[in-house]
Amino acid sequence: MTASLTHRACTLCEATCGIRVTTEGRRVLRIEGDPDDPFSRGHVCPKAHALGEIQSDPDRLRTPVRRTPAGFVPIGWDEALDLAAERLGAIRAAHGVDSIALYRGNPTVHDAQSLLYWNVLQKALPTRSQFSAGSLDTWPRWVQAGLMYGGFLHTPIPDLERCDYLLILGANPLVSNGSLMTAPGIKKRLQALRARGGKLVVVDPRRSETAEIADLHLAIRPGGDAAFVLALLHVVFAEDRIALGACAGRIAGLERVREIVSCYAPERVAAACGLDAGTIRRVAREFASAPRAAAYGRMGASVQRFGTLAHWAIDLLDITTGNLDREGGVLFPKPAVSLAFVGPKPGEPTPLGRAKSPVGGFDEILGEWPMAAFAEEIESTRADRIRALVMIAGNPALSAPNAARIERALERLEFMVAFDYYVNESTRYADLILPPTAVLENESYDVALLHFAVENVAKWSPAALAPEPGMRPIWRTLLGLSKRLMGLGALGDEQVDGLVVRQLAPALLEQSPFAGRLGLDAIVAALGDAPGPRRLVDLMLRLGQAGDGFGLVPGGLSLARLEASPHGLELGRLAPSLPESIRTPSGRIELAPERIVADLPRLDAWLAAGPEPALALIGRRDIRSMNSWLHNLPSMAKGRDRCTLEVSPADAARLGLREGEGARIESRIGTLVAPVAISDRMLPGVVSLPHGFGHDRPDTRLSVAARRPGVNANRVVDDALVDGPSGTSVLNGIPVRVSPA
Ligand SMILES: Nc1nc2c(c(=O)[nH]1)N[C@H]1C(S)=C(S)[C@@H](COP(=O)(O)OP(=O)(O)OC[C@H]3O[C@@H](n4cnc5c(=O)[nH]c(N)nc54)[C@H](O)[C@@H]3O)O[C@H]1N2
Ligand SMILES: Nc1nc2c(c(=O)[nH]1)N[C@H]1C(S)=C(S)[C@@H](COP(=O)(O)OP(=O)(O)OC[C@H]3O[C@@H](n4cnc5c(=O)[nH]c(N)nc54)[C@H](O)[C@@H]3O)O[C@H]1N2
Ligand code: SF4
Ligand SMILES: [Mo]
Repeated sequence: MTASLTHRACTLCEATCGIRVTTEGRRVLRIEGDPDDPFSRGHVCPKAHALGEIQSDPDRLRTPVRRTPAGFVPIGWDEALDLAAERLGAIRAAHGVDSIALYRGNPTVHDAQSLLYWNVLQKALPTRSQFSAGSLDTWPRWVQAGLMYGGFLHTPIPDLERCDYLLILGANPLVSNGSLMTAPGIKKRLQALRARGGKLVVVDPRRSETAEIADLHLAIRPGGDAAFVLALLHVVFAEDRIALGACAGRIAGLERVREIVSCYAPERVAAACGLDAGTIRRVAREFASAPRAAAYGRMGASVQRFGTLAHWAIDLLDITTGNLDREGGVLFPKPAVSLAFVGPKPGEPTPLGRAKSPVGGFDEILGEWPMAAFAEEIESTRADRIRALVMIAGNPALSAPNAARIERALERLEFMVAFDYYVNESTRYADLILPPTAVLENESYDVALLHFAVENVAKWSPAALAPEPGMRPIWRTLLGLSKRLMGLGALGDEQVDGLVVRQLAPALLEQSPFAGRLGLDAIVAALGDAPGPRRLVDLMLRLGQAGDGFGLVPGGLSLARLEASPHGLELGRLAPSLPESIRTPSGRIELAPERIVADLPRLDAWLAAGPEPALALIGRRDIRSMNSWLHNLPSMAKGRDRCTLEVSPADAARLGLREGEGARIESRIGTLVAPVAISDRMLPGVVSLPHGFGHDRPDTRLSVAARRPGVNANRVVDDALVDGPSGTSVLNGIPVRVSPA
């Protein structure tokens, strides 16, 4: 047998590294970084090897399974789809479509076919009861950016290659490999910034791996970011250091901001933030006087008490120091494939709060309810309660707060279907599990993540292996369920996929640079007859801003062009794009959106209350983890125990905690026992426990993960804590008591 080589991207995290995959028959011989990928330049992390292990994991499902009293048993594809459609159809007929919930988990963001064909299922099941991992993650950023700039997924990104001063708040890209900042090989990029004389400042209650390589680490108290950045703004305004740069004449609300920040003097916020006022003043002056500076916040700034306020303040800092839309500051990317069509049209308001969740009255955000509403909508006794769940690539029993309550809710469902590789902590509640093909068997294009790339790039990922015999790609599975639910079950997949193209094309064309110059029939004819994600990606590329416009721009992008460029293509550096990037109804950047400003009294109350006596629990990620789902792969699971409670030496001494011994962690909602790791990385008063563990549940099929299950941090993360403007769950800064177990 001869070996064959495929160039593609790794789709496990947001970095989109180019890889070279060598296979022989069905065996993966080697996975290595692709030195010729112009974006990742050979970089990979240890997780790239997990791609091969996913392929051979004996626990991974290779056929649909149905739950029976005797456990999960195999069932045929068509039988499974018929059963799912019949049960969901019956519940829809009896109780209305809102009684069926949809949950979309994180890995869909990394897989074009899941994302695009989930969209088809959403059309087949137009329920209000939509959920996703977004409300455990990115929503504060979407809400803030949506309100300030208009649109959705439309956020400025640090221009790392040209930046002189990078202020990172609550992100640890050396471990996460970057988030909402697609930048493969980020460590080298940060080192290059320092080597050219730039400065790196990291704001984090833990001296993270990224803080370790910074010029300055500010050990902030969890939740302090909004107050801290408002204090930076206070100095910028008070010392008249405002420079609007490209934003001049394109903003609304500057005077309101001036008035607001006048109340946040460094001296007022210093104690609550755990920082000294002099340092805050110094950072403000350095940031404002740096030739090109960028402030960037991620999970630690998002999923905390004041996530939306924090992101708002961060962007205000970039705007008022002239760094928005400036090279070396923060710039809006121009992705080759844009998902803008899923959001509001330019000039239309960002979809927020158009409805309220029936039980808790949470605002709708971008067409979804937050996960904070998930359990209560199932527990409810109302006639319109959620009775069924369709879930793709999610594990809320490990990823959502108050895990014990989530488990009870999942148990209560009348019917659940999951699209997943594993029988895990969440899918064990499903009546049916329909597995996707493994990553290396999928062809893909990073339709979502390249919206956040620090350079404009495009890359097609061909499958490195054919699907295993008997397996179906997830797009066919989603299409198969969708057509049955739409009453189109008698049509072939090809015919239904043709309808999908006919529906998507006009929406894309409308927002395309080629609008008005191309006819729908010509587009559809040019795309050919082969159904599936390839055709949709080709459509999106060709109608995109770098597209060939189906012949209007010779040499422009198409799938064929990308297939002829196996290492990927560079489309140029980030570049200024105002005013086109402003999509608000007013046509201006809204500096003081009412929804955000109205949350300030909550911050004031927190500042007035002063530091809490309880310890604050925060999360932690590890280079070999990906949320909850790589722990069943031997090379990702090996090594020292990672599910430990990191505690500062001072707290350990005060509380009588000893290295390696158990600590009892108690919060309002639950108790856990985890081994102690004493670490001088931790700010006293703050303890850290990773999420994604707790593989000790009965009836799962995760034999490797179960050997070292760890504990589920979300058993103590309190689901009552949410960020007001976005409804996002608070996952960092949870008040806990810790004692020796
Ligand atoms: N190896 C690996 N990579 C991953 C993942 C993974 O699980 N493992 N997950 C992926 C996903 S889904 C995401 S969303 C990204 C996340 O990407 P990042 O946000 O870069 O990663 P985190 O490790 O969550 O970093 C959050 C940091 O915020 C700090 N922090 C906690 N509370 C506060 C606070 O109140 N203020 C401030 N300033 N800091 C705080 C934490 O100590 C931590 O260092 O990573 C992605 N990449
Ligand atoms: N306490 C605490 N909780 C957190 C976080 C935290 O920092 N602290 N982080 C939050 C964040 S940022 C996120 S994004 C969420 C993630 O939360 P979720 O998205 O709910 O869960 P994951 O752990 O990513 O689990 C992904 C599931 O998808 C399956 N899967 C993997 N790849 C594929 C695929 O290609 N197709 C399909 N169909 N299935 C696949 C896996 O087997 C697994 O069951 O967790 C959140 N929860
Ligand atoms: S950093 Fe690691 S997990 Fe992320 S894309 Fe690159 S190789 Fe894959
Ligand atoms: Mo995430």
